[in-house]
Amino acid sequence: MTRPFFIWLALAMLSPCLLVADERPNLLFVLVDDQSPFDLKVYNPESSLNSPTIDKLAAEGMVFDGAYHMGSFSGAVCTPSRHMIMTGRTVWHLPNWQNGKHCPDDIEENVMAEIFNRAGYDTMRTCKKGNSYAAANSKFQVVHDATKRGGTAESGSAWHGDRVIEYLDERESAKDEDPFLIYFGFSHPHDTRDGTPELLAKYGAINHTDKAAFPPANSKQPALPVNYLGEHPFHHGHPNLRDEVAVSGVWERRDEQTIRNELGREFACDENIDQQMDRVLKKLEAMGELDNTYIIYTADHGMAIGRHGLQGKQNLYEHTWRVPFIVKGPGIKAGTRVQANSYLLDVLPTLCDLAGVDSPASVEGKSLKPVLTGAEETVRDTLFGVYCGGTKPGMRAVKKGDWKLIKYDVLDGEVQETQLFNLAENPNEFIAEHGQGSASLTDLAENPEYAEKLAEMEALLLSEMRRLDDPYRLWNQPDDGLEPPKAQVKRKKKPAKKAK
Ligand SMILES: [Ca+2]
Ligand SMILES: [Ca+2]
Repeated sequence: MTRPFFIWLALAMLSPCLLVADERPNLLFVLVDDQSPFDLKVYNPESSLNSPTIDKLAAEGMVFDGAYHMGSFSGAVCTPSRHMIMTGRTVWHLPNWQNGKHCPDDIEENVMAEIFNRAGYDTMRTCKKGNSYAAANSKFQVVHDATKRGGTAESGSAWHGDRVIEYLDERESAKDEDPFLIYFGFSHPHDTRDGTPELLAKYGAINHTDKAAFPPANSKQPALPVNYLGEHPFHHGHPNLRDEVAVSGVWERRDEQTIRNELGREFACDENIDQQMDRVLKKLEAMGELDNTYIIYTADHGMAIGRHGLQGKQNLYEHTWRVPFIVKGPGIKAGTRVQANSYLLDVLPTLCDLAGVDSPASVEGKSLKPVLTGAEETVRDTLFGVYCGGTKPGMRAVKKGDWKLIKYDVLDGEVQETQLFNLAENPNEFIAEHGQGSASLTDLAENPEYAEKLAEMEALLLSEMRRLDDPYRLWNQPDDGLEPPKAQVKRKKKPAKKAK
Protein backbone atom coordinates (compact mmCIF):
# COMPACT_ATOMS: atom_id res chain seq x y z
CA MET A 1 0.00 0.00 0.00
CA THR A 2 1.42 3.33 -1.00
CA ARG A 3 -1.60 5.41 -0.06
CA PRO A 4 -0.88 7.65 2.93
CA PHE A 5 -2.79 6.65 6.05
CA PHE A 6 -4.57 10.00 6.44
CA ILE A 7 -6.29 9.62 3.06
CA TRP A 8 -7.61 6.23 4.14
CA LEU A 9 -8.75 7.78 7.38
CA ALA A 10 -10.52 10.61 5.54
CA LEU A 11 -12.19 8.14 3.18
CA ALA A 12 -13.28 5.97 6.08
CA MET A 13 -14.77 8.93 7.93
CA LEU A 14 -16.67 10.11 4.89
CA SER A 15 -18.04 6.66 4.21
CA PRO A 16 -21.15 5.20 5.83
CA CYS A 17 -19.23 1.99 6.42
CA LEU A 18 -15.92 2.07 8.21
CA LEU A 19 -14.03 -0.14 5.82
CA VAL A 20 -14.13 1.23 2.32
CA ALA A 21 -12.47 0.07 -0.86
CA ASP A 22 -11.23 2.70 -3.29
CA GLU A 23 -14.01 2.68 -5.88
CA ARG A 24 -12.51 5.36 -8.08
CA PRO A 25 -12.43 4.31 -11.72
CA ASN A 26 -9.40 2.95 -13.51
CA LEU A 27 -8.18 4.86 -16.56
CA LEU A 28 -6.79 3.24 -19.70
CA PHE A 29 -5.52 5.81 -22.18
CA VAL A 30 -4.66 4.29 -25.57
CA LEU A 31 -2.56 6.49 -27.86
CA VAL A 32 -1.53 5.34 -31.32
CA ASP A 33 1.06 7.17 -33.39
CA ASP A 34 -0.08 8.76 -36.70
CA GLN A 35 -3.55 7.42 -37.52
CA SER A 36 -6.22 9.08 -39.60
CA PRO A 37 -9.73 8.60 -38.21
CA PHE A 38 -10.68 7.56 -41.76
CA ASP A 39 -8.63 4.35 -41.47
CA LEU A 40 -11.34 3.12 -39.13
CA LYS A 41 -14.73 1.74 -40.17
CA VAL A 42 -16.24 3.73 -37.33
CA TYR A 43 -15.39 6.90 -39.26
CA ASN A 44 -15.29 5.54 -42.80
CA PRO A 45 -17.68 2.66 -43.54
CA GLU A 46 -15.87 2.08 -46.87
CA SER A 47 -12.62 1.19 -45.10
CA SER A 48 -11.45 -2.42 -45.52
CA LEU A 49 -9.62 -2.34 -42.19
CA ASN A 50 -10.57 -5.18 -39.88
CA SER A 51 -10.68 -3.69 -36.37
CA PRO A 52 -13.17 -5.72 -34.31
CA THR A 53 -11.92 -4.44 -30.96
CA ILE A 54 -12.25 -0.76 -31.90
CA ASP A 55 -15.64 -1.46 -33.50
CA LYS A 56 -16.80 -3.11 -30.28
CA LEU A 57 -15.40 -0.27 -28.16
CA ALA A 58 -17.37 2.17 -30.32
CA ALA A 59 -20.53 0.06 -30.08
CA GLU A 60 -20.23 -0.01 -26.29
CA GLY A 61 -19.13 3.60 -25.91
CA MET A 62 -19.15 7.04 -27.50
CA VAL A 63 -17.56 8.08 -30.81
CA PHE A 64 -16.37 11.67 -31.19
CA ASP A 65 -16.87 13.17 -34.67
CA GLY A 66 -15.14 16.44 -33.87
CA ALA A 67 -11.91 15.53 -32.06
CA TYR A 68 -8.86 17.53 -33.16
CA HIS A 69 -5.27 18.23 -32.23
CA MET A 70 -4.42 21.91 -32.10
CA GLY A 71 -1.34 21.63 -34.25
CA SER A 72 2.37 22.08 -34.28
CA PHE A 73 5.25 24.53 -34.53
CA SER A 74 7.55 21.69 -35.58
CA GLY A 75 7.75 19.15 -38.40
CA ALA A 76 7.62 16.54 -35.65
CA VAL A 77 3.90 17.10 -35.02
CA CYS A 78 4.01 14.31 -32.44
CA THR A 79 6.02 16.44 -30.05
CA PRO A 80 3.66 19.39 -29.41
CA SER A 81 0.72 16.98 -29.55
CA ARG A 82 2.15 14.86 -26.77
CA HIS A 83 2.99 17.96 -24.73
CA MET A 84 -0.65 19.07 -25.07
CA ILE A 85 -1.84 15.66 -23.88
CA MET A 86 0.46 15.67 -20.86
CA THR A 87 -0.16 19.29 -19.79
CA GLY A 88 -3.65 20.18 -21.07
CA ARG A 89 -2.18 23.40 -22.49
CA THR A 90 -2.77 25.13 -25.83
CA VAL A 91 -0.14 24.96 -28.55
CA TRP A 92 1.59 28.34 -28.08
CA HIS A 93 1.48 27.93 -24.28
CA LEU A 94 3.48 24.70 -24.19
CA PRO A 95 6.71 24.31 -22.23
CA ASN A 96 8.60 23.49 -25.44
CA TRP A 97 7.58 26.66 -27.32
CA GLN A 98 10.26 29.36 -26.93
CA ASN A 99 11.51 27.78 -23.70
CA GLY A 100 8.09 27.97 -22.11
CA LYS A 101 7.55 31.70 -22.70
CA HIS A 102 3.82 31.33 -21.91
CA CYS A 103 4.06 28.37 -19.53
CA PRO A 104 4.36 28.19 -15.73
CA ASP A 105 7.86 27.23 -14.56
CA ASP A 106 6.55 24.42 -12.37
CA ILE A 107 4.64 22.71 -15.17
CA GLU A 108 6.46 19.42 -14.59
CA GLU A 109 4.72 19.21 -11.21
CA ASN A 110 1.38 19.29 -13.03
CA VAL A 111 1.78 16.81 -15.86
CA MET A 112 -0.53 13.82 -16.23
CA ALA A 113 1.34 11.18 -14.24
CA GLU A 114 2.31 13.57 -11.47
CA ILE A 115 -1.30 14.58 -10.88
CA PHE A 116 -2.45 10.96 -10.64
CA ASN A 117 0.52 9.90 -8.52
CA ARG A 118 -0.47 12.60 -6.03
CA ALA A 119 -4.08 11.45 -6.11
CA GLY A 120 -3.07 7.93 -5.07
CA TYR A 121 -3.39 6.26 -8.45
CA ASP A 122 -0.96 3.61 -9.63
CA THR A 123 0.51 4.89 -12.89
CA MET A 124 2.10 2.92 -15.70
CA ARG A 125 3.19 3.77 -19.20
CA THR A 126 4.43 2.05 -22.32
CA CYS A 127 4.95 3.96 -25.57
CA LYS A 128 7.43 4.87 -28.26
CA LYS A 129 10.55 6.85 -27.41
CA GLY A 130 11.47 10.18 -28.99
CA ASN A 131 9.46 13.15 -30.35
CA SER A 132 7.58 13.16 -27.07
CA TYR A 133 7.80 14.83 -23.64
CA ALA A 134 10.47 12.90 -21.79
CA ALA A 135 10.19 14.80 -18.50
CA ALA A 136 6.45 14.05 -18.28
CA ASN A 137 6.83 10.46 -19.45
CA SER A 138 9.38 9.69 -16.73
CA LYS A 139 6.86 10.61 -14.00
CA PHE A 140 4.86 7.41 -14.39
CA GLN A 141 5.68 4.96 -11.59
CA VAL A 142 6.35 2.20 -14.11
CA VAL A 143 7.74 3.13 -17.53
CA HIS A 144 8.45 0.78 -20.45
CA ASP A 145 9.22 3.04 -23.38
CA ALA A 146 10.79 1.75 -26.59
CA THR A 147 10.18 2.44 -30.25
CA LYS A 148 8.71 -0.75 -31.72
CA ARG A 149 8.03 -0.46 -35.44
CA GLY A 150 9.08 -3.90 -36.56
CA GLY A 151 7.15 -6.82 -38.01
CA THR A 152 7.60 -9.34 -35.18
CA ALA A 153 6.11 -9.74 -31.70
CA GLU A 154 9.31 -8.55 -30.06
CA SER A 155 9.92 -5.63 -32.41
CA GLY A 156 6.32 -4.49 -33.01
CA SER A 157 3.08 -3.57 -31.27
CA ALA A 158 2.83 -6.84 -29.32
CA TRP A 159 5.77 -5.62 -27.23
CA HIS A 160 3.67 -2.72 -25.90
CA GLY A 161 0.72 -5.10 -25.34
CA ASP A 162 2.99 -7.48 -23.41
CA ARG A 163 4.12 -4.70 -21.07
CA VAL A 164 0.53 -3.86 -20.09
CA ILE A 165 -0.43 -7.52 -19.62
CA GLU A 166 2.68 -8.03 -17.50
CA TYR A 167 1.77 -5.01 -15.35
CA LEU A 168 -1.79 -6.26 -14.87
CA ASP A 169 -0.49 -9.74 -13.98
CA GLU A 170 1.72 -8.22 -11.30
CA ARG A 171 -1.18 -6.21 -9.87
CA GLU A 172 -3.26 -9.37 -9.77
CA SER A 173 -0.62 -11.38 -7.91
CA ALA A 174 -0.04 -8.53 -5.46
CA LYS A 175 -3.83 -8.11 -4.99
CA ASP A 176 -3.26 -4.40 -5.59
CA GLU A 177 -6.62 -2.64 -5.50
CA ASP A 178 -5.53 0.95 -5.95
CA PRO A 179 -7.09 2.53 -9.05
CA PHE A 180 -4.70 2.73 -11.99
CA LEU A 181 -3.88 5.03 -14.86
CA ILE A 182 -2.31 3.09 -17.73
CA TYR A 183 -0.90 5.04 -20.66
CA PHE A 184 -0.98 2.38 -23.35
CA GLY A 185 0.94 3.90 -26.23
CA PHE A 186 2.06 2.37 -29.52
CA SER A 187 4.87 3.17 -31.93
CA HIS A 188 2.75 2.27 -34.98
CA PRO A 189 1.10 2.88 -37.46
CA HIS A 190 3.83 5.55 -37.80
CA ASP A 191 6.29 4.62 -40.52
CA THR A 192 8.28 2.56 -41.07
CA ARG A 193 5.07 0.50 -41.33
CA ASP A 194 6.57 -2.94 -41.11
CA GLY A 195 3.63 -5.25 -40.59
CA THR A 196 3.73 -8.89 -39.55
CA PRO A 197 3.86 -11.32 -42.52
CA GLU A 198 0.30 -12.59 -41.84
CA LEU A 199 -1.27 -9.13 -41.67
CA LEU A 200 0.69 -7.81 -44.65
CA ALA A 201 -0.58 -10.78 -46.67
CA LYS A 202 -4.14 -10.03 -45.57
CA TYR A 203 -3.88 -6.49 -46.97
CA GLY A 204 -1.87 -7.50 -50.06
CA ALA A 205 1.11 -5.37 -49.06
CA ILE A 206 4.85 -5.84 -48.78
CA ASN A 207 7.44 -4.05 -46.65
CA HIS A 208 8.72 -2.26 -49.74
CA THR A 209 12.34 -1.13 -49.54
CA ASP A 210 13.60 -1.15 -53.14
CA LYS A 211 13.56 2.39 -54.43
CA ALA A 212 14.37 1.16 -57.92
CA ALA A 213 11.05 -0.72 -58.17
CA PHE A 214 7.35 -0.27 -57.47
CA PRO A 215 5.57 -2.56 -55.01
CA PRO A 216 3.37 -5.14 -56.81
CA ALA A 217 -0.29 -4.30 -57.35
CA ASN A 218 -2.60 -6.56 -55.35
CA SER A 219 -6.40 -6.56 -55.30
CA LYS A 220 -6.38 -7.19 -51.53
CA GLN A 221 -4.85 -3.77 -50.91
CA PRO A 222 -7.08 -1.03 -49.51
CA ALA A 223 -8.71 1.13 -52.21
CA LEU A 224 -7.34 4.59 -52.86
CA PRO A 225 -8.82 7.16 -50.45
CA VAL A 226 -11.84 9.01 -51.85
CA ASN A 227 -9.94 12.31 -51.84
CA TYR A 228 -6.71 10.88 -53.23
CA LEU A 229 -4.74 13.07 -55.63
CA GLY A 230 -1.52 12.34 -57.54
CA GLU A 231 -0.17 15.66 -56.28
CA HIS A 232 -1.23 18.62 -54.18
CA PRO A 233 -2.00 21.69 -56.35
CA PHE A 234 0.48 23.94 -54.53
CA HIS A 235 3.53 23.47 -52.34
CA HIS A 236 2.80 22.66 -48.68
CA GLY A 237 5.57 25.03 -47.62
CA HIS A 238 8.01 22.74 -45.88
CA PRO A 239 10.80 21.94 -48.35
CA ASN A 240 12.52 18.56 -47.90
CA LEU A 241 10.01 17.59 -45.22
CA ARG A 242 10.85 14.02 -44.30
CA ASP A 243 7.26 12.76 -44.28
CA GLU A 244 6.59 14.10 -47.77
CA VAL A 245 9.82 12.99 -49.46
CA ALA A 246 11.71 10.37 -47.49
CA VAL A 247 9.37 7.78 -45.94
CA SER A 248 10.78 4.39 -46.87
CA GLY A 249 8.52 2.68 -49.40
CA VAL A 250 6.84 5.92 -50.55
CA TRP A 251 9.49 8.63 -50.97
CA GLU A 252 8.07 11.31 -53.28
CA ARG A 253 5.75 8.90 -55.07
CA ARG A 254 1.99 9.26 -55.09
CA ASP A 255 1.12 6.68 -57.75
CA GLU A 256 -1.69 4.23 -57.06
CA GLN A 257 0.55 1.19 -56.53
CA THR A 258 2.76 2.93 -53.99
CA ILE A 259 -0.12 4.50 -52.07
CA ARG A 260 -2.24 1.35 -51.97
CA ASN A 261 0.72 -0.72 -50.80
CA GLU A 262 1.47 1.85 -48.09
CA LEU A 263 -2.16 1.84 -46.97
CA GLY A 264 -1.95 -1.96 -46.81
CA ARG A 265 1.06 -1.61 -44.54
CA GLU A 266 -0.79 0.99 -42.46
CA PHE A 267 -3.79 -1.33 -42.09
CA ALA A 268 -1.55 -4.27 -41.14
CA CYS A 269 -0.15 -2.09 -38.34
CA ASP A 270 -3.62 -0.83 -37.38
CA GLU A 271 -4.99 -4.37 -37.08
CA ASN A 272 -2.06 -5.45 -34.95
CA ILE A 273 -2.85 -2.59 -32.55
CA ASP A 274 -6.48 -3.74 -32.49
CA GLN A 275 -5.32 -7.22 -31.49
CA GLN A 276 -3.16 -5.86 -28.68
CA MET A 277 -6.09 -3.85 -27.35
CA ASP A 278 -8.22 -6.99 -27.43
CA ARG A 279 -5.68 -8.83 -25.27
CA VAL A 280 -5.62 -6.01 -22.71
CA LEU A 281 -9.40 -5.58 -22.57
CA LYS A 282 -9.89 -9.34 -22.14
CA LYS A 283 -7.36 -9.34 -19.33
CA LEU A 284 -9.20 -6.47 -17.59
CA GLU A 285 -12.45 -8.38 -17.99
CA ALA A 286 -10.95 -11.54 -16.50
CA MET A 287 -9.69 -9.48 -13.54
CA GLY A 288 -13.17 -8.01 -13.02
CA GLU A 289 -11.78 -4.49 -13.64
CA LEU A 290 -13.27 -3.72 -17.05
CA ASP A 291 -16.61 -2.35 -15.85
CA ASN A 292 -14.90 0.18 -13.62
CA THR A 293 -12.43 1.35 -16.26
CA TYR A 294 -12.69 4.34 -18.59
CA ILE A 295 -11.01 3.63 -21.90
CA ILE A 296 -10.01 6.46 -24.24
CA TYR A 297 -8.72 5.49 -27.68
CA THR A 298 -7.07 8.17 -29.81
CA ALA A 299 -4.03 9.14 -31.91
CA ASP A 300 -1.55 12.00 -31.55
CA HIS A 301 -2.77 13.38 -34.93
CA GLY A 302 -4.15 12.14 -38.24
CA MET A 303 -2.33 11.23 -41.43
CA ALA A 304 -2.62 11.82 -45.19
CA ILE A 305 -1.16 8.78 -47.06
CA GLY A 306 -2.24 9.91 -50.52
CA ARG A 307 -5.23 12.04 -49.50
CA HIS A 308 -5.02 15.40 -51.30
CA GLY A 309 -1.72 14.25 -52.83
CA LEU A 310 -0.03 14.51 -49.44
CA GLN A 311 1.71 11.80 -47.47
CA GLY A 312 2.44 13.12 -43.98
CA LYS A 313 0.94 14.69 -40.88
CA GLN A 314 1.89 18.28 -41.75
CA ASN A 315 -1.38 19.66 -43.11
CA LEU A 316 -4.77 20.78 -41.78
CA TYR A 317 -7.21 18.80 -43.88
CA GLU A 318 -9.68 16.80 -41.76
CA HIS A 319 -7.85 13.48 -42.39
CA THR A 320 -4.84 14.90 -40.61
CA TRP A 321 -6.11 17.65 -38.31
CA ARG A 322 -8.72 15.33 -36.79
CA VAL A 323 -8.00 12.32 -34.61
CA PRO A 324 -9.99 9.19 -33.88
CA PHE A 325 -11.52 9.51 -30.40
CA ILE A 326 -13.61 6.79 -28.77
CA VAL A 327 -14.48 6.56 -25.09
CA LYS A 328 -16.11 3.77 -23.13
CA GLY A 329 -16.75 3.58 -19.39
CA PRO A 330 -19.21 3.74 -16.52
CA GLY A 331 -22.18 6.01 -17.27
CA ILE A 332 -21.42 6.44 -20.98
CA LYS A 333 -24.34 5.42 -23.15
CA ALA A 334 -23.45 2.63 -25.56
CA GLY A 335 -23.42 3.25 -29.30
CA THR A 336 -23.57 7.05 -29.13
CA ARG A 337 -21.87 9.66 -31.32
CA VAL A 338 -21.16 13.24 -30.50
CA GLN A 339 -19.62 16.24 -32.26
CA ALA A 340 -17.87 17.47 -29.07
CA ASN A 341 -15.42 19.89 -30.78
CA SER A 342 -12.68 18.60 -28.55
CA TYR A 343 -8.91 18.87 -28.61
CA LEU A 344 -6.34 16.39 -27.34
CA LEU A 345 -5.54 18.97 -24.66
CA ASP A 346 -8.95 18.14 -23.17
CA VAL A 347 -7.80 14.60 -22.31
CA LEU A 348 -6.04 15.58 -19.08
CA PRO A 349 -8.91 17.58 -17.51
CA THR A 350 -11.30 14.82 -18.65
CA LEU A 351 -9.28 12.10 -16.91
CA CYS A 352 -9.16 14.29 -13.80
CA ASP A 353 -12.91 14.90 -13.88
CA LEU A 354 -13.74 11.21 -14.40
CA ALA A 355 -11.51 10.29 -11.46
CA GLY A 356 -12.77 13.09 -9.21
CA VAL A 357 -9.31 14.68 -9.08
CA ASP A 358 -8.88 18.48 -9.28
CA SER A 359 -7.32 19.78 -12.49
CA PRO A 360 -4.36 22.06 -11.80
CA ALA A 361 -4.67 25.74 -12.72
CA SER A 362 -2.17 25.25 -15.56
CA VAL A 363 -4.74 23.21 -17.52
CA GLU A 364 -6.37 25.17 -20.38
CA GLY A 365 -8.34 22.29 -21.88
CA LYS A 366 -11.92 21.46 -20.96
CA SER A 367 -13.35 18.38 -19.33
CA LEU A 368 -15.32 16.27 -21.80
CA LYS A 369 -17.40 14.77 -19.01
CA PRO A 370 -20.49 16.88 -19.87
CA VAL A 371 -20.34 15.38 -23.37
CA LEU A 372 -19.71 11.85 -22.09
CA THR A 373 -22.70 11.98 -19.76
CA GLY A 374 -24.93 13.26 -22.57
CA ALA A 375 -25.49 16.64 -20.91
CA GLU A 376 -23.78 18.60 -23.72
CA GLU A 377 -23.26 18.13 -27.45
CA THR A 378 -20.08 20.23 -27.66
CA VAL A 379 -17.56 21.80 -25.31
CA ARG A 380 -16.69 24.75 -27.59
CA ASP A 381 -17.92 26.32 -30.83
CA THR A 382 -14.69 27.18 -32.61
CA LEU A 383 -11.67 25.04 -33.41
CA PHE A 384 -8.23 26.35 -34.31
CA GLY A 385 -5.40 24.53 -36.05
CA VAL A 386 -1.82 25.38 -36.94
CA TYR A 387 1.03 23.89 -38.88
CA CYS A 388 4.09 26.04 -38.47
CA GLY A 389 6.96 23.58 -38.83
CA GLY A 390 8.23 24.69 -42.22
CA THR A 391 8.43 28.15 -43.80
CA LYS A 392 6.60 30.80 -41.73
CA PRO A 393 3.95 31.66 -40.85
CA GLY A 394 2.73 28.34 -42.31
CA MET A 395 -0.83 27.01 -42.34
CA ARG A 396 -3.77 27.97 -40.16
CA ALA A 397 -7.30 26.59 -39.94
CA VAL A 398 -10.45 27.57 -38.16
CA LYS A 399 -13.73 25.70 -38.00
CA LYS A 400 -17.15 26.69 -36.73
CA GLY A 401 -20.33 24.78 -37.38
CA ASP A 402 -20.22 23.39 -40.92
CA TRP A 403 -17.64 25.91 -42.11
CA LYS A 404 -13.89 25.58 -42.27
CA LEU A 405 -11.19 27.95 -43.48
CA ILE A 406 -7.61 26.89 -44.26
CA LYS A 407 -4.92 29.40 -45.14
CA TYR A 408 -1.39 28.83 -46.41
CA ASP A 409 1.24 31.58 -46.22
CA VAL A 410 4.54 29.88 -47.02
CA LEU A 411 7.76 30.00 -49.05
CA ASP A 412 8.30 33.72 -48.42
CA GLY A 413 4.97 34.70 -49.88
CA GLU A 414 5.31 32.48 -52.95
CA VAL A 415 2.26 30.51 -51.77
CA GLN A 416 -0.66 32.51 -50.34
CA GLU A 417 -3.73 30.35 -50.62
CA THR A 418 -7.16 30.29 -49.00
CA GLN A 419 -9.63 27.40 -48.92
CA LEU A 420 -13.20 27.53 -47.65
CA PHE A 421 -15.19 24.34 -47.14
CA ASN A 422 -18.74 23.56 -46.14
CA LEU A 423 -18.04 20.27 -44.38
CA ALA A 424 -21.70 19.29 -44.16
CA GLU A 425 -21.86 19.22 -47.96
CA ASN A 426 -18.22 18.44 -48.70
CA PRO A 427 -16.87 16.36 -45.79
CA ASN A 428 -13.99 15.01 -47.89
CA GLU A 429 -12.78 18.54 -48.66
CA PHE A 430 -12.80 17.99 -52.40
CA ILE A 431 -10.95 20.73 -54.26
CA ALA A 432 -11.08 21.63 -57.96
CA GLU A 433 -8.44 18.99 -58.80
CA HIS A 434 -10.77 16.21 -57.58
CA GLY A 435 -13.05 17.17 -60.47
CA GLN A 436 -16.33 16.42 -58.73
CA GLY A 437 -18.11 18.72 -61.20
CA SER A 438 -20.41 20.17 -58.56
CA ALA A 439 -20.64 23.73 -57.28
CA SER A 440 -20.70 22.61 -53.63
CA LEU A 441 -18.16 19.76 -53.80
CA THR A 442 -15.16 22.03 -54.01
CA ASP A 443 -13.25 24.77 -52.24
CA LEU A 444 -15.57 27.80 -52.08
CA ALA A 445 -13.06 30.54 -51.25
CA GLU A 446 -13.15 32.04 -54.77
CA ASN A 447 -16.92 31.78 -55.11
CA PRO A 448 -18.43 35.29 -54.72
CA GLU A 449 -21.60 33.76 -53.31
CA TYR A 450 -19.68 32.95 -50.12
CA ALA A 451 -17.75 36.22 -49.79
CA GLU A 452 -19.58 37.10 -46.59
CA LYS A 453 -18.95 33.68 -45.03
CA LEU A 454 -15.30 33.93 -46.05
CA ALA A 455 -14.94 37.34 -44.35
CA GLU A 456 -16.62 35.97 -41.22
CA MET A 457 -14.23 33.00 -41.09
CA GLU A 458 -11.19 35.23 -41.73
CA ALA A 459 -12.22 37.41 -38.77
CA LEU A 460 -12.75 34.33 -36.62
CA LEU A 461 -9.29 33.03 -37.50
CA LEU A 462 -7.65 36.31 -36.52
CA SER A 463 -9.51 36.41 -33.23
CA GLU A 464 -8.41 32.84 -32.43
CA MET A 465 -4.79 33.66 -33.32
CA ARG A 466 -4.91 36.65 -30.98
CA ARG A 467 -6.67 34.74 -28.20
CA LEU A 468 -4.18 31.86 -28.32
CA ASP A 469 -1.02 34.01 -28.53
CA ASP A 470 -0.16 32.93 -32.06
CA PRO A 471 3.11 34.83 -32.60
CA TYR A 472 2.63 35.11 -36.38
CA ARG A 473 0.23 36.90 -38.68
CA LEU A 474 -0.70 36.04 -42.28
CA TRP A 475 -0.24 38.24 -45.35
CA ASN A 476 -3.77 39.65 -45.23
CA GLN A 477 -3.91 40.22 -41.47
CA PRO A 478 -2.81 43.26 -39.44
CA ASP A 479 0.70 42.69 -38.04
CA ASP A 480 -0.45 43.68 -34.52
CA GLY A 481 3.06 45.01 -33.93
CA LEU A 482 4.43 41.49 -33.48
CA GLU A 483 8.12 40.76 -33.97
CA PRO A 484 8.68 37.47 -35.80
CA PRO A 485 9.83 34.91 -33.22
CA LYS A 486 13.45 33.88 -33.26
CA ALA A 487 14.15 30.33 -34.40
CA GLN A 488 13.53 27.76 -31.70
CA VAL A 489 16.82 26.86 -30.07
CA LYS A 490 17.04 23.83 -27.87
CA ARG A 491 18.67 24.54 -24.55
CA LYS A 492 22.02 22.81 -24.74
CA LYS A 493 23.26 20.77 -21.84
CA LYS A 494 26.57 21.98 -20.50
CA PRO A 495 29.37 19.80 -21.86
CA ALA A 496 30.69 17.36 -19.31
CA LYS A 497 34.06 18.39 -17.89
CA LYS A 498 36.93 16.36 -19.18
CA ALA A 499 38.52 14.09 -16.63
CA LYS A 500 42.05 15.19 -15.84
CA1 LIG B 1 2.76 10.95 -34.36
CA1 LIG C 1 -0.60 0.13 -5.66
